[in-house]
Amino acid sequence: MTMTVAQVVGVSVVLLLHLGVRVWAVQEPIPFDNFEVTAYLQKYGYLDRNAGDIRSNENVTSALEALQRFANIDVTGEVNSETLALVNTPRCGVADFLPFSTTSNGWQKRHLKYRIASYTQDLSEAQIEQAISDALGVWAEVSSLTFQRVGRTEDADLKILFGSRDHGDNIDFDGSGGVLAHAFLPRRGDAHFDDDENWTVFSNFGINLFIVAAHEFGHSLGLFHSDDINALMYPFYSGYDPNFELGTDDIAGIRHLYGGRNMLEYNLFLNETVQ
Ligand SMILES: [Ca+2]
Ligand SMILES: [Ca+2]
Ligand SMILES: [Zn+2]
Ligand SMILES: [Zn+2]
Repeated sequence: MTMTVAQVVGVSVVLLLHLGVRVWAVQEPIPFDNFEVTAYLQKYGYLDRNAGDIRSNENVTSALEALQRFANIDVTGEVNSETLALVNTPRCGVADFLPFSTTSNGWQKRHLKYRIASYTQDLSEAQIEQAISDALGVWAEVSSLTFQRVGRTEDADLKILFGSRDHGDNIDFDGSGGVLAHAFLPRRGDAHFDDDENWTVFSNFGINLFIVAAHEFGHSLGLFHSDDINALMYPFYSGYDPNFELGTDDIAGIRHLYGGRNMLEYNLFLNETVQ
């Protein structure tokens, strides 16, 4: 029996595919002229966007090391599977390292007004309003700040919206996954949520609005990202946590900007205890 040409070619292609997959599977680290990874490093402030040769091994290696250090994973300077998993983790769209000219002194006032300019269809308006109010409450509880929701047409310090792709600020969202939301430092303070995500409350499905909003409002109030994995201001989404609490790093950050809540009451309490 003889094989036709078509059969021979067919067998070869199957063999090649098979070998190709095997070779790729054992290859680690993955070579790093990986566009996805260099674009990620640039986007989040690890690699200079204007640097001449961004593919220079030295620059990319040190940028990768900085990312791995920040995220608390193994520092190898190589794109291994752990790093690839990290860059595919949903996260906040704000950069981890902002330009040196970026500073934040917070708001001058302690009472801030917020407005929900648009809602998502994923949740009822009441659910959204509650999640936003709870998320601001996280910060009010440990600082001198207070928040008040105003009507859709009234002027507000923090404007909150849900949008997808191009939503009016030249920082387009990226569809489902990847960037979940972003926010602006004072005194802009606005927080935007990617409506291509499936926003949920009190659920392990989808993306938890309360936790992401609490993180974004940290930026609205003047906080940057933290490399403390236990901090709310850690940039990577870690899922719904029914027992959520702020980290010590978050509390120190907000009190540095605004002081603690009810210091007067606290001092009175101490005096009474001493007497
Ligand atoms: Ca997204
Ligand atoms: Ca949605
Ligand atoms: Zn963030
Ligand atoms: Zn935006």
